[in-house]
Amino acid sequence: MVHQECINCKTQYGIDEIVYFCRKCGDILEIKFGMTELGEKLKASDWKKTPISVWRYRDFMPIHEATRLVTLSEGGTGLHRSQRLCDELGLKQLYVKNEGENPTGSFKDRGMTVGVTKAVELGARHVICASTGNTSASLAAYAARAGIKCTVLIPSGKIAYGKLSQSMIHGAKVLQVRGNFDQALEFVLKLAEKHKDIYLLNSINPFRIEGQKSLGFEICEQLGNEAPDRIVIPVGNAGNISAVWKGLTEFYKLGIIKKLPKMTGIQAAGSAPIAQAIKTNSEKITPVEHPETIATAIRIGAPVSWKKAVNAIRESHGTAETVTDEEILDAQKILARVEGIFVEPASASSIAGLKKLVKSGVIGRDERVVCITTGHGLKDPDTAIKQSEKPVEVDAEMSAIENALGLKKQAILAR
Ligand code: AN7
Repeated sequence: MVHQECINCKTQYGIDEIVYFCRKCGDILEIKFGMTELGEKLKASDWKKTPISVWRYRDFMPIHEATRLVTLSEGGTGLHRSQRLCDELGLKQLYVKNEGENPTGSFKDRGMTVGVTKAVELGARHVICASTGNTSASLAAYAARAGIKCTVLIPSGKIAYGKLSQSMIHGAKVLQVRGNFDQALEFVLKLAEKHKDIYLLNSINPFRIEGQKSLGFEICEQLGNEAPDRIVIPVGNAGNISAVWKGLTEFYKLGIIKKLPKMTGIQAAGSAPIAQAIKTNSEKITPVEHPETIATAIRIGAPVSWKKAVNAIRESHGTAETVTDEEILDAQKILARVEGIFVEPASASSIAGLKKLVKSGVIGRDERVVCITTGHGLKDPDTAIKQSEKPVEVDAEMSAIENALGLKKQAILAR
């Protein structure tokens, strides 16, 4: 009832087969369920009694029943009604789904709990990924949890420190490739092809996408089994927007939600092949050879899941937009200051894109919008510190502290 399927030529593969690209046409794969069977399974299941989390949706996951899960309690992140940000942007109803609340601080944990569980189920002892930082941080943690070896390839010099520290402390073998993410990805693809004992966990791995689709499920359930009018989401390699859309369409086919939202992808101006393809209505993307942006997490020029993403955006009548580094940093600050939510620059791109699209009238002021913030601000403290007011150094004296605060000297009142 459940199998892997090529998104292009529809060739099918079993869920216990290790295959990353279609052997016939070379395109990427997705997991397909028989929806009638899944519906029947859900009727007999008590999934609605489990707390909101990735594994609440175990029935929707292509994992065998007897398999022990590799989990750190992922998902169940807050959907925060953000009234002050609404006022700031001129919207009526806005929620921030804050994925920074996951165990390693990003949405990647949703995919990794399923991906690493699958890896162990398949008997893998060594997992690998290329990463702009968050994927590697998450994989390192889940590999540690599972007690298997982990190797990560990251672009040298361009990943945020918080993320690097995570991969290191969890004991992954970290290779800093003198090149960008897209080059690092090419190497891990070749490595996994050549060395069959290494299991690849980049987002071309469809089992990771299955975990990440829970993000779409949760949003609907947190809104009382309703989809919002629109979901705004940062896009890099394009796995996440594809995953959220997959979750939404499954809920729709099962009749759990009655309408689907407009998927709206935001890319950094210097790394925006998908947004360009949407804007120019073109069939294909043109990879960006030298991607640049302060949002290093989404500094990706040749997104592997672009077809799935473009399809999600077009099928849902959504759109895509680009935002500059300045707009990203401004949005990061606004979100931190009006809602108390600290996110890394890549995450703030969704807020920046929302702001831009409301201003240009593409997003209506009456729309009910969910903005996904994908990673915690502490992932990249350097950027936050650079754009904030510096701490004021003072002598350890009351008067100096009062002076620095601009407080008038007051006589201490006798009690
Ligand atoms: C915070 O870690 O690609 O469109 O290697 O870390 O699914 O790629 C990170 C991506 C958005 C984009 N926000 O998601 C990696 C990596 C944050 C991210 C994205 C990433 P996709």
